[in-house]
Amino acid sequence: MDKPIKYKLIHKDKNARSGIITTPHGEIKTPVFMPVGTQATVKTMTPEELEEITSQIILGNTYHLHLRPSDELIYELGGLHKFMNWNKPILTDSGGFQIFSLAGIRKIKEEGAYFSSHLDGSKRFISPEKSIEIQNNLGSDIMMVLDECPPGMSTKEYLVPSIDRTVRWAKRCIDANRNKDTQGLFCIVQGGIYKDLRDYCLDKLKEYDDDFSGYAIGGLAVGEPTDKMYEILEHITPKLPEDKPRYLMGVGEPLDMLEAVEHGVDMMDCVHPSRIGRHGTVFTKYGRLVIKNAKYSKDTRPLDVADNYVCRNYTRAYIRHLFKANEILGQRLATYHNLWFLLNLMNEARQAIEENRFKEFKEEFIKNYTQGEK
Ligand code: PRF
Repeated sequence: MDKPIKYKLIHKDKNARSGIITTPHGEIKTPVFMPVGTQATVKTMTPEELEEITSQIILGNTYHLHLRPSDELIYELGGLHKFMNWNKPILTDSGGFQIFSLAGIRKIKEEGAYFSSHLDGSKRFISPEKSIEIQNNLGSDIMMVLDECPPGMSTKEYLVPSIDRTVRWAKRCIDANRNKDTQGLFCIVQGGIYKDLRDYCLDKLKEYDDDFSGYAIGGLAVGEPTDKMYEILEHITPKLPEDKPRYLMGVGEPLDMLEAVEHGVDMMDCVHPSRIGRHGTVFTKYGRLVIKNAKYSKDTRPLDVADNYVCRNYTRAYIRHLFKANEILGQRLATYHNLWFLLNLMNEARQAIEENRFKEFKEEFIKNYTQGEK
Protein backbone atom coordinates (compact mmCIF):
# COMPACT_ATOMS: atom_id res chain seq x y z
CA MET A 1 0.00 0.00 0.00
CA ASP A 2 1.29 3.40 -0.99
CA LYS A 3 1.71 5.93 1.83
CA PRO A 4 -0.50 9.04 1.62
CA ILE A 5 2.20 11.47 2.75
CA LYS A 6 5.75 11.53 1.38
CA TYR A 7 8.65 13.84 2.20
CA LYS A 8 11.56 14.67 -0.04
CA LEU A 9 14.52 16.58 1.36
CA ILE A 10 15.67 19.11 -1.24
CA HIS A 11 18.50 20.94 0.47
CA LYS A 12 20.16 21.46 3.85
CA ASP A 13 21.88 24.61 5.04
CA LYS A 14 23.34 23.43 8.36
CA ASN A 15 20.23 22.16 10.19
CA ALA A 16 17.73 24.28 8.20
CA ARG A 17 15.99 22.29 5.47
CA SER A 18 13.97 22.84 2.34
CA GLY A 19 11.81 20.01 1.11
CA ILE A 20 8.62 18.88 -0.56
CA ILE A 21 5.72 17.10 1.12
CA THR A 22 3.41 15.20 -1.23
CA THR A 23 -0.21 14.71 -0.15
CA PRO A 24 -3.38 13.40 -1.85
CA HIS A 25 -4.29 17.08 -2.53
CA GLY A 26 -0.96 18.19 -3.92
CA GLU A 27 2.53 19.25 -2.97
CA ILE A 28 3.75 21.52 -0.18
CA LYS A 29 7.12 23.24 -0.39
CA THR A 30 8.74 23.60 3.01
CA PRO A 31 9.48 25.40 5.27
CA VAL A 32 5.84 26.47 5.26
CA PHE A 33 3.41 28.49 7.33
CA MET A 34 -0.12 27.07 7.56
CA PRO A 35 -3.01 29.53 8.07
CA VAL A 36 -5.57 28.30 10.62
CA GLY A 37 -9.16 27.69 9.51
CA THR A 38 -10.61 26.58 12.82
CA GLN A 39 -14.28 26.53 11.80
CA ALA A 40 -13.81 25.53 8.14
CA THR A 41 -12.82 29.09 7.27
CA VAL A 42 -9.63 31.10 7.66
CA LYS A 43 -11.41 34.05 9.25
CA THR A 44 -12.26 36.80 6.69
CA MET A 45 -10.37 35.08 3.80
CA THR A 46 -11.82 33.32 0.76
CA PRO A 47 -9.96 30.27 -0.60
CA GLU A 48 -9.09 32.31 -3.72
CA GLU A 49 -7.46 34.97 -1.55
CA LEU A 50 -5.56 32.30 0.37
CA GLU A 51 -4.19 30.96 -2.91
CA GLU A 52 -3.30 34.48 -4.05
CA ILE A 53 -1.00 34.89 -1.03
CA THR A 54 0.59 31.45 -1.71
CA SER A 55 -1.08 29.38 1.03
CA GLN A 56 -0.23 25.76 0.30
CA ILE A 57 -2.04 24.05 3.18
CA ILE A 58 -4.47 25.15 5.86
CA LEU A 59 -5.57 23.80 9.23
CA GLY A 60 -8.96 22.67 10.44
CA ASN A 61 -9.99 21.78 13.97
CA THR A 62 -11.48 18.49 15.10
CA TYR A 63 -12.95 19.95 18.27
CA HIS A 64 -14.82 22.85 16.67
CA LEU A 65 -16.07 21.00 13.61
CA HIS A 66 -17.24 18.03 15.68
CA LEU A 67 -19.35 20.35 17.84
CA ARG A 68 -20.56 22.47 14.91
CA PRO A 69 -21.74 21.64 12.26
CA SER A 70 -20.62 18.04 13.17
CA ASP A 71 -18.19 15.81 11.35
CA GLU A 72 -21.00 13.49 10.27
CA LEU A 73 -22.65 16.35 8.39
CA ILE A 74 -19.37 17.30 6.70
CA TYR A 75 -18.83 13.64 5.76
CA GLU A 76 -22.33 13.47 4.30
CA LEU A 77 -21.63 16.59 2.23
CA GLY A 78 -18.46 15.10 0.75
CA GLY A 79 -15.71 16.00 3.26
CA LEU A 80 -14.04 19.17 4.49
CA HIS A 81 -12.25 20.10 1.23
CA LYS A 82 -15.50 20.14 -0.71
CA PHE A 83 -17.51 21.69 2.12
CA MET A 84 -15.25 24.76 2.32
CA ASN A 85 -14.17 24.87 -1.35
CA TRP A 86 -10.46 24.36 -0.59
CA ASN A 87 -8.92 21.80 -2.90
CA LYS A 88 -5.37 21.87 -1.53
CA PRO A 89 -3.97 20.00 1.48
CA ILE A 90 -5.66 20.25 4.89
CA LEU A 91 -4.21 19.29 8.27
CA THR A 92 -6.56 18.71 11.19
CA ASP A 93 -5.52 19.07 14.81
CA SER A 94 -6.80 16.31 17.05
CA GLY A 95 -8.84 18.32 19.54
CA GLY A 96 -6.71 17.74 22.62
CA PHE A 97 -5.19 21.21 22.70
CA GLN A 98 -8.50 22.95 22.01
CA ILE A 99 -10.20 21.06 24.83
CA PHE A 100 -7.55 22.27 27.24
CA SER A 101 -7.56 25.84 26.04
CA LEU A 102 -11.29 26.33 25.44
CA ALA A 103 -13.64 23.83 26.98
CA GLY A 104 -14.91 23.98 30.53
CA ILE A 105 -14.50 21.41 33.31
CA ARG A 106 -12.37 18.64 31.93
CA LYS A 107 -11.02 15.43 33.27
CA ILE A 108 -8.34 13.41 31.60
CA LYS A 109 -8.51 9.63 32.08
CA GLU A 110 -6.83 6.67 30.42
CA GLU A 111 -9.84 6.17 28.14
CA GLY A 112 -9.91 9.80 26.95
CA ALA A 113 -10.83 13.36 27.93
CA TYR A 114 -14.12 14.51 29.44
CA PHE A 115 -15.09 18.12 28.83
CA SER A 116 -18.00 20.51 28.47
CA SER A 117 -18.72 22.16 25.13
CA HIS A 118 -17.83 25.85 25.00
CA LEU A 119 -20.98 26.36 22.92
CA ASP A 120 -23.72 25.06 25.20
CA GLY A 121 -22.00 23.50 28.23
CA SER A 122 -23.12 19.97 27.26
CA LYS A 123 -21.03 17.07 28.62
CA ARG A 124 -18.74 15.53 26.00
CA PHE A 125 -16.05 12.88 25.70
CA ILE A 126 -13.24 12.43 23.22
CA SER A 127 -10.97 9.39 23.00
CA PRO A 128 -8.11 8.71 20.59
CA GLU A 129 -10.51 6.51 18.58
CA LYS A 130 -13.15 9.25 18.51
CA SER A 131 -10.64 11.90 17.44
CA ILE A 132 -9.54 9.74 14.51
CA GLU A 133 -13.14 8.90 13.59
CA ILE A 134 -13.88 12.64 13.43
CA GLN A 135 -10.73 13.34 11.40
CA ASN A 136 -11.58 10.41 9.07
CA ASN A 137 -15.02 11.95 8.56
CA LEU A 138 -13.47 15.33 7.80
CA GLY A 139 -11.09 13.70 5.30
CA SER A 140 -8.00 15.82 6.00
CA ASP A 141 -4.73 14.90 4.32
CA ILE A 142 -2.81 15.01 7.60
CA MET A 143 -4.33 14.00 10.93
CA MET A 144 -2.83 14.58 14.37
CA VAL A 145 -2.80 12.08 17.23
CA LEU A 146 -4.81 12.98 20.33
CA ASP A 147 -2.34 14.21 22.93
CA GLU A 148 -2.28 16.05 26.20
CA CYS A 149 -0.59 19.47 26.00
CA PRO A 150 0.38 20.29 29.59
CA PRO A 151 1.01 23.90 30.68
CA GLY A 152 4.51 25.19 29.84
CA MET A 153 5.87 25.10 33.36
CA SER A 154 4.59 21.62 34.34
CA THR A 155 6.78 19.59 36.69
CA LYS A 156 8.54 16.37 35.74
CA GLU A 157 6.27 14.51 38.18
CA TYR A 158 3.28 15.66 36.19
CA LEU A 159 4.87 15.21 32.78
CA VAL A 160 6.11 11.59 32.92
CA PRO A 161 2.70 9.90 33.32
CA SER A 162 1.22 12.41 30.87
CA ILE A 163 3.84 11.51 28.22
CA ASP A 164 3.26 7.80 28.79
CA ARG A 165 -0.44 8.30 28.22
CA THR A 166 0.13 10.49 25.13
CA VAL A 167 2.26 7.65 23.66
CA ARG A 168 -0.40 5.03 24.45
CA TRP A 169 -3.00 7.28 22.85
CA ALA A 170 -0.79 7.69 19.76
CA LYS A 171 -0.74 3.90 19.32
CA ARG A 172 -4.54 3.79 19.70
CA CYS A 173 -4.81 6.48 17.00
CA ILE A 174 -2.72 4.37 14.61
CA ASP A 175 -5.03 1.41 15.16
CA ALA A 176 -8.19 3.49 14.75
CA ASN A 177 -7.34 5.02 11.35
CA ARG A 178 -9.71 3.55 8.75
CA ASN A 179 -8.16 5.54 5.86
CA LYS A 180 -4.51 4.54 6.03
CA ASP A 181 -4.01 4.94 2.28
CA THR A 182 -5.52 8.44 1.99
CA GLN A 183 -4.89 10.13 5.35
CA GLY A 184 -1.49 10.41 7.02
CA LEU A 185 -1.02 10.58 10.79
CA PHE A 186 1.54 12.73 12.65
CA CYS A 187 2.64 11.97 16.20
CA ILE A 188 3.32 14.72 18.75
CA VAL A 189 6.45 14.93 20.90
CA GLN A 190 5.66 16.35 24.35
CA GLY A 191 7.96 16.71 27.38
CA GLY A 192 7.68 20.33 28.48
CA ILE A 193 10.93 22.22 28.98
CA TYR A 194 12.96 19.12 29.88
CA LYS A 195 15.42 17.80 27.29
CA ASP A 196 15.55 14.32 28.85
CA LEU A 197 11.75 14.07 28.80
CA ARG A 198 11.64 15.21 25.16
CA ASP A 199 14.16 12.43 24.35
CA TYR A 200 12.10 9.96 26.39
CA CYS A 201 8.91 10.82 24.51
CA LEU A 202 10.59 10.79 21.09
CA ASP A 203 12.25 7.40 21.70
CA LYS A 204 8.91 5.86 22.60
CA LEU A 205 7.12 7.36 19.59
CA LYS A 206 9.88 6.21 17.23
CA GLU A 207 8.91 2.62 18.01
CA TYR A 208 5.91 3.23 15.75
CA ASP A 209 7.88 5.24 13.18
CA ASP A 210 6.53 3.26 10.25
CA ASP A 211 2.97 4.28 11.16
CA PHE A 212 3.66 8.02 11.37
CA SER A 213 3.88 10.30 8.33
CA GLY A 214 5.52 13.08 10.34
CA TYR A 215 6.60 14.32 13.75
CA ALA A 216 5.16 17.34 15.55
CA ILE A 217 6.66 19.22 18.46
CA GLY A 218 3.84 20.08 20.85
CA GLY A 219 3.76 21.68 24.27
CA LEU A 220 5.81 24.75 23.32
CA ALA A 221 4.67 28.40 23.26
CA VAL A 222 2.34 27.53 26.15
CA GLY A 223 3.63 29.85 28.82
CA GLU A 224 7.31 28.86 29.14
CA PRO A 225 10.04 31.53 28.73
CA THR A 226 11.24 32.03 25.15
CA ASP A 227 14.81 30.96 25.92
CA LYS A 228 13.49 27.61 27.21
CA MET A 229 11.47 27.13 24.03
CA TYR A 230 14.56 27.87 21.92
CA GLU A 231 16.67 25.44 24.01
CA ILE A 232 14.16 22.65 23.44
CA LEU A 233 13.90 23.41 19.72
CA GLU A 234 17.67 23.30 19.32
CA HIS A 235 17.88 20.06 21.27
CA ILE A 236 15.02 18.01 19.85
CA THR A 237 14.46 19.13 16.25
CA PRO A 238 17.69 17.69 14.79
CA LYS A 239 16.87 14.36 16.48
CA LEU A 240 13.55 13.96 14.64
CA PRO A 241 13.74 11.48 11.71
CA GLU A 242 15.33 13.12 8.64
CA ASP A 243 12.98 11.45 6.19
CA LYS A 244 9.70 12.85 7.59
CA PRO A 245 8.28 16.37 7.93
CA ARG A 246 8.67 18.16 11.27
CA TYR A 247 5.87 20.37 12.52
CA LEU A 248 6.09 22.92 15.31
CA MET A 249 2.57 23.43 16.63
CA GLY A 250 1.08 26.83 17.41
CA VAL A 251 3.99 29.15 16.69
CA GLY A 252 3.46 32.25 14.52
CA GLU A 253 5.80 35.00 15.70
CA PRO A 254 8.32 35.82 12.95
CA LEU A 255 11.41 35.60 15.18
CA ASP A 256 10.30 32.29 16.73
CA MET A 257 9.56 30.92 13.26
CA LEU A 258 13.05 31.71 11.98
CA GLU A 259 14.60 30.18 15.08
CA ALA A 260 12.56 27.01 14.47
CA VAL A 261 13.53 26.85 10.79
CA GLU A 262 17.19 27.24 11.73
CA HIS A 263 16.99 24.04 13.79
CA GLY A 264 15.16 22.06 11.08
CA VAL A 265 11.42 22.68 11.52
CA ASP A 266 9.44 22.37 8.25
CA MET A 267 5.87 23.35 9.16
CA MET A 268 4.21 25.82 11.54
CA ASP A 269 0.72 27.15 12.19
CA CYS A 270 -0.82 29.76 14.46
CA VAL A 271 -3.98 31.85 14.87
CA HIS A 272 -1.73 34.72 15.95
CA PRO A 273 -1.34 36.61 12.61
CA SER A 274 -5.06 36.61 11.86
CA ARG A 275 -6.06 37.30 15.48
CA ILE A 276 -3.79 40.32 15.94
CA GLY A 277 -4.77 41.47 12.44
CA ARG A 278 -8.45 41.55 13.38
CA HIS A 279 -7.48 43.73 16.32
CA GLY A 280 -5.50 46.12 14.14
CA THR A 281 -1.89 45.04 14.67
CA VAL A 282 0.13 44.29 11.55
CA PHE A 283 3.58 42.86 10.88
CA THR A 284 6.02 45.03 8.96
CA LYS A 285 9.64 44.67 7.98
CA TYR A 286 10.49 46.99 10.88
CA GLY A 287 8.36 45.32 13.53
CA ARG A 288 4.70 45.49 14.51
CA LEU A 289 2.49 48.47 13.82
CA VAL A 290 -0.73 49.32 15.71
CA ILE A 291 -2.82 50.89 13.00
CA LYS A 292 -5.31 52.69 15.25
CA ASN A 293 -2.63 55.02 16.60
CA ALA A 294 -3.34 58.71 15.96
CA LYS A 295 0.02 59.16 14.26
CA TYR A 296 -1.25 57.24 11.21
CA SER A 297 -4.29 59.47 10.60
CA LYS A 298 -2.60 61.31 7.72
CA ASP A 299 0.01 58.66 6.82
CA THR A 300 -0.32 57.97 3.11
CA ARG A 301 2.30 55.20 3.04
CA PRO A 302 1.32 51.52 2.72
CA LEU A 303 1.35 49.34 5.86
CA ASP A 304 4.70 47.89 4.85
CA VAL A 305 7.30 47.97 2.09
CA ALA A 306 5.69 44.85 0.67
CA ASP A 307 4.53 43.70 -2.73
CA ASN A 308 1.06 42.49 -1.90
CA TYR A 309 -2.50 43.52 -2.74
CA VAL A 310 -3.02 45.51 0.47
CA CYS A 311 0.25 47.44 0.28
CA ARG A 312 -0.17 48.16 -3.42
CA ASN A 313 -3.63 49.66 -2.97
CA TYR A 314 -4.29 51.15 0.47
CA THR A 315 -2.76 53.72 2.80
CA ARG A 316 -2.20 53.51 6.54
CA ALA A 317 -4.57 56.48 6.93
CA TYR A 318 -7.38 54.63 5.15
CA ILE A 319 -6.93 51.36 7.03
CA ARG A 320 -6.76 53.28 10.32
CA HIS A 321 -10.05 54.94 9.40
CA LEU A 322 -11.65 51.54 8.69
CA PHE A 323 -10.63 50.30 12.14
CA LYS A 324 -11.79 53.46 13.90
CA ALA A 325 -15.13 53.24 12.09
CA ASN A 326 -15.40 49.53 12.85
CA GLU A 327 -15.66 48.62 9.18
CA ILE A 328 -15.05 44.94 8.44
CA LEU A 329 -12.85 45.70 5.44
CA GLY A 330 -10.20 46.85 7.94
CA GLN A 331 -10.13 43.39 9.51
CA ARG A 332 -9.99 41.75 6.11
CA LEU A 333 -7.09 43.85 4.88
CA ALA A 334 -5.06 43.43 8.09
CA THR A 335 -5.62 39.65 8.08
CA TYR A 336 -4.68 39.42 4.41
CA HIS A 337 -1.48 41.39 5.02
CA ASN A 338 -0.41 39.46 8.13
CA LEU A 339 -0.94 36.06 6.55
CA TRP A 340 0.92 37.21 3.45
CA PHE A 341 3.76 38.38 5.70
CA LEU A 342 4.31 34.96 7.31
CA LEU A 343 3.81 33.03 4.07
CA ASN A 344 6.30 35.32 2.35
CA LEU A 345 8.74 34.98 5.26
CA MET A 346 8.76 31.21 4.81
CA ASN A 347 9.05 31.53 1.00
CA GLU A 348 12.09 33.76 1.46
CA ALA A 349 13.54 31.45 4.12
CA ARG A 350 13.21 28.50 1.73
CA GLN A 351 15.05 30.37 -0.98
CA ALA A 352 17.77 31.44 1.44
CA ILE A 353 18.26 27.82 2.56
CA GLU A 354 18.57 26.66 -1.05
CA GLU A 355 21.22 29.35 -1.60
CA ASN A 356 23.13 28.45 1.59
CA ARG A 357 22.57 31.88 3.15
CA PHE A 358 19.94 31.19 5.81
CA LYS A 359 22.05 32.53 8.68
CA GLU A 360 22.62 35.87 6.91
CA PHE A 361 18.95 36.05 5.94
CA LYS A 362 17.87 35.48 9.54
CA GLU A 363 20.31 38.06 10.93
CA GLU A 364 19.21 40.69 8.43
CA PHE A 365 15.54 40.04 9.19
CA ILE A 366 16.09 40.32 12.95
CA LYS A 367 18.11 43.53 12.53
CA ASN A 368 15.25 45.23 10.68
CA TYR A 369 12.39 43.71 12.65
CA THR A 370 13.74 44.68 16.04
CA GLN A 371 14.62 48.18 14.88
CA GLY A 372 11.06 49.38 15.40
CA GLU A 373 8.38 50.65 13.08
CA LYS A 374 9.13 53.88 11.22
N1 PRF B 1 -0.86 19.70 20.86
C1 PRF B 1 -1.86 19.78 19.91
N2 PRF B 1 -2.14 20.93 19.27
C2 PRF B 1 -1.41 22.03 19.59
C3 PRF B 1 -0.39 22.02 20.56
C4 PRF B 1 -0.08 20.79 21.23
O1 PRF B 1 0.82 20.67 22.06
C5 PRF B 1 0.12 23.34 20.62
C6 PRF B 1 1.18 23.83 21.52
N3 PRF B 1 1.83 24.98 21.09
C7 PRF B 1 -0.61 24.10 19.69
N4 PRF B 1 -1.53 23.30 19.09
N5 PRF B 1 -2.56 18.69 19.61
